[in-house]
Amino acid sequence: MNEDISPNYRPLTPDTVIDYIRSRPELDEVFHPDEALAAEEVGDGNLNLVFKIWAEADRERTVVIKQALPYLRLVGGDWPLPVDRARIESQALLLEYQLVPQHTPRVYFYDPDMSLFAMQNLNHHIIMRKGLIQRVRYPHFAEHIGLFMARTLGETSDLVLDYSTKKQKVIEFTNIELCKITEDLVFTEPYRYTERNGYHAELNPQVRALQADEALRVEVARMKEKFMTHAQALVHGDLHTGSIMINATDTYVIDPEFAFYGPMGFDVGAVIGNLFLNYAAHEVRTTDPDQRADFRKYLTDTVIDLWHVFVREFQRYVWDHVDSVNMPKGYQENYMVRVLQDSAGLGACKMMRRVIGLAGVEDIRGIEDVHERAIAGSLGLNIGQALIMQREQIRTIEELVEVATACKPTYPWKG
Ligand code: SR1
Ligand code: MG
Repeated sequence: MNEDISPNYRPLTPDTVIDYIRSRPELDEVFHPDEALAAEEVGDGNLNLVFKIWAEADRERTVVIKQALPYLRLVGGDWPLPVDRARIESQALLLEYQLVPQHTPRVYFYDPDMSLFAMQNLNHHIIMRKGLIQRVRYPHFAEHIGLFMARTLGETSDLVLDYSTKKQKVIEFTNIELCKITEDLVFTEPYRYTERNGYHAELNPQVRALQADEALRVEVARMKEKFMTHAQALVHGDLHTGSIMINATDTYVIDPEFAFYGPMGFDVGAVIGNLFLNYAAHEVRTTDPDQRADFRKYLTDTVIDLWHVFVREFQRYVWDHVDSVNMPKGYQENYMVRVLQDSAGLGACKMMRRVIGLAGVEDIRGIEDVHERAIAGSLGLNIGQALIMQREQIRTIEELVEVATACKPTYPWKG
C-alpha cells in the first residue's frame, strides 16, 4: 500500500518540525530567517499528525503542517493507510481555493517526500461541531457552505468540465483506501455485529432491530452502490461539522483527505446529517424546552437555507452556462431533485454510522449519562432511518426537514 513511500519520509515531532520549516523557502513570506519559532502537535483527528508553528515574536505569523502517517492514528499500527492521501488532500484544497478562496485555507506547499503540506493556520476559528454543542449560532454559515458546495461540486462535474478534463480528475482523485474506509464504516459495519462498532449497550435493542430490518438494508445497499459508482463531482468526502472551521463572520472547509469523484449528495448530506445529529443531541443537552426549540429552529432553518443557497448558486455557476438543448430545464430540475434525494439518503447513512459505528461524534458520544446518550442516539437513528426510507418521496428541502422533525427517540426500546 505504501510501496511508493519516500526513503526520506520521517514522521515529524514538535522539535524536528521547526528545523524542517526553516528549510522551506515557501515559508519565507511568513517567518524571518533565524527567528525563534515554537511548535505544538495538536492533531485530535483520527488519521494524521498536525503541527501548529508560530513566530515567538508574533503569534499571528503562523502555519499548520499536516503530515500523513502510514497507519491510522485512531487505532495504531495495525491499520495501514496510504500516505498519498496528503497529495490528494493538498490537491483538493488547491482546487477548492481556486473556486472559493474565501472558504478554503491557503496551501503553501506540498512535500511528496514527507507526505505533508503546509497551510494557513485558522487560529481565529473553532471547529463548528464544538460551537453547535454549546448552541452557538453562525448566521453566515448557510450562505457560505451553500456557495462552497455549489461551486466545488458543480464546477468539478461533467456539467462544467469538458469530457477529458473530468476523466483526468477522476484518475487524479482516485482514493482507493480512504473510500474503502467509508464503504466499511458508513455502509457496512453499522448493519452487522463487529467489535469496531462503538455504541453503548443501552442502544443494543434498537441497533439489533435496525440490523434485522431487511428493507432498510436494501436501501443502504443502494446508497453504498451510489457512493461507489456515481462519479458525479469531486466531493470533499468527509464534510461533517468537524471539518468546518468557523467564527461569527467566516467559514472554512478543511480536511478533504477523503476527496474523490462521488455523488454530490455525499457532501450535501454530510452537512445536513451532522446538523441533525446536533439536533438529536440537544434532546438531552438542552433541558429548557424553549431554549431547545429555539436552537432547533436555528438548525432546521440552516438546513433549509443552505439548500436554497446551493440551488441558487448552482444556477448561477452551472445551469446558466450549460447547453440548454442537451440539458433542458426539465432535466435541470430533475437533477436537483435527485441531488436532494441522494443528500437525504447518503446523509442519513452518515448519521447512522456516527451513532452505531467506529468514530462517533462528540455531539452524541460526548453525553456522559448513558441513558441520556441513548435517548439522543435513538433519535439520531430514527431520523436517519426515516430519511433513508422516505427519501424518494422527498421533493423539497422543506419536506426533508418535515420527515426529520417528525421523529422522536424510541428509548427505552419497546420492541
Ligand atoms: C477510521 S477513520 C474514521 C473516520 O474519521 C474520518 O473523519 C472519517 O469520517 C472516517 O470515517
Ligand atoms: Mg478529518
